Amino acid sequence: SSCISGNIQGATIVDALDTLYIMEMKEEFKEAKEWVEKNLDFNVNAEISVFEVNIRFVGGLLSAYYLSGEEVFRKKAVELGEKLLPAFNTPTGIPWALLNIKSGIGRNWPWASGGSSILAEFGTLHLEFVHLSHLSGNPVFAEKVMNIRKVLNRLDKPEGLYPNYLNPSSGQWGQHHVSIGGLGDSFYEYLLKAWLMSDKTDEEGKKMYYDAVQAIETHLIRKSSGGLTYIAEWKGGLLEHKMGHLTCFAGGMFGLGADGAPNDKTGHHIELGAEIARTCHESYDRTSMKLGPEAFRFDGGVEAIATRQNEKYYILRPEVIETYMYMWRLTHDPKYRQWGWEAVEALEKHCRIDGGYSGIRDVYNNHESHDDVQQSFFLSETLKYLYLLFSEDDLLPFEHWVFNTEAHPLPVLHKDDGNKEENQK
Ligand code: DMJ
Repeated sequence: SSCISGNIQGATIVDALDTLYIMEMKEEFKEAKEWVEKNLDFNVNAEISVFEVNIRFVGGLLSAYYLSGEEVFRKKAVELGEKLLPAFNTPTGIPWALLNIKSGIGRNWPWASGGSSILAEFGTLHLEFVHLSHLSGNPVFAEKVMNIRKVLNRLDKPEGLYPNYLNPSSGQWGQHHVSIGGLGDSFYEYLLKAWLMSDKTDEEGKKMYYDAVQAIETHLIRKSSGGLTYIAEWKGGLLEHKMGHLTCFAGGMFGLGADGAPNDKTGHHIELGAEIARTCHESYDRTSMKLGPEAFRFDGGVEAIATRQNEKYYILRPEVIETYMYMWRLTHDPKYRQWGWEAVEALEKHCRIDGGYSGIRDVYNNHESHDDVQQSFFLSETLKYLYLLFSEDDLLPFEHWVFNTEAHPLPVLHKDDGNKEENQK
């Protein structure tokens, strides 16, 4: 079409606000805040991804508000949240993936199974929307995400698994593809974190999480002949023995969820987290650059290695370091800091360029081909998780904070406090 639509500008600045704050980069934080005050503008003709805008912009603004107490961040977060509400105008209330924030017209990705919405997209709004209701006094945000749960709980799940695709008009699943990596990942993460963020009162989120992990263990988690535990992808009952870099976040998730695991499974969930961390470390260690590929396989005689050219890139993703940080906090096993430091050295050696850091086209090559892109999650997640890995546990302690899927810390809403959960640093 000839309709030109723009984008919301400033993702890197908004995504980096809390990282600057946590790292005590006060001058830079002040500059970024001034940019937000003067330039962050949602009144644009832009077709945006509801998920990406939520995790990066809403999440980034919420964290900046809770850490700094500066009203501008609260105001902008709520203003943006209101802009996202038309995405829920579907027959089921399952939101569209894409939304024109000027016209309020939504649609789904043209490639998604039969017009479906994506599990990891509509399932990764919960934490932010609960906080938007909390901060605005408007219950509509929380109602929208509670309704998503209701739709999911009315559906039959194949083998207890959640397919990646759900049609927002019919309320039925699309293709029966299941993934703990891309298209599925943060849905599972948000079930667990919703329970933790509610001060462990959200029993529905808790049950959905532990039931899902049970089905994932039975149907997706396998051990290679070389002894590496991995999480495969499930396509209508058939396994694809591939694990994405994105899937590596699950090590940290299993660790974080270990404490609440039913049936004496705490130790088992910690062990699972540790095994996923080891597998993902192997995926880094088996490259020439010591940075992991986008996806690695366990078939055709290989283990934890990318075999397809288009899966050999590394775009500064955080998931492996994220898992090291969680496992370090939970076990204090020094290997997680060693592995994190290996990643620091590899990033400095291969990704550092004039003006920032760049992704790499092929981590198995001996010389770098840079893609010349610094993803905003490098500042919000990769660097923040590295910083936390080498900090004391009382910096953003897990009892008081949960990290959204873009690593933006949100305070636990304690049962007994009204509005004084701020600044519990
Ligand atoms: C980030 O935007 C988030 O971590 C999301 O959950 C997955 N993809 C990127 C980082 O790889």
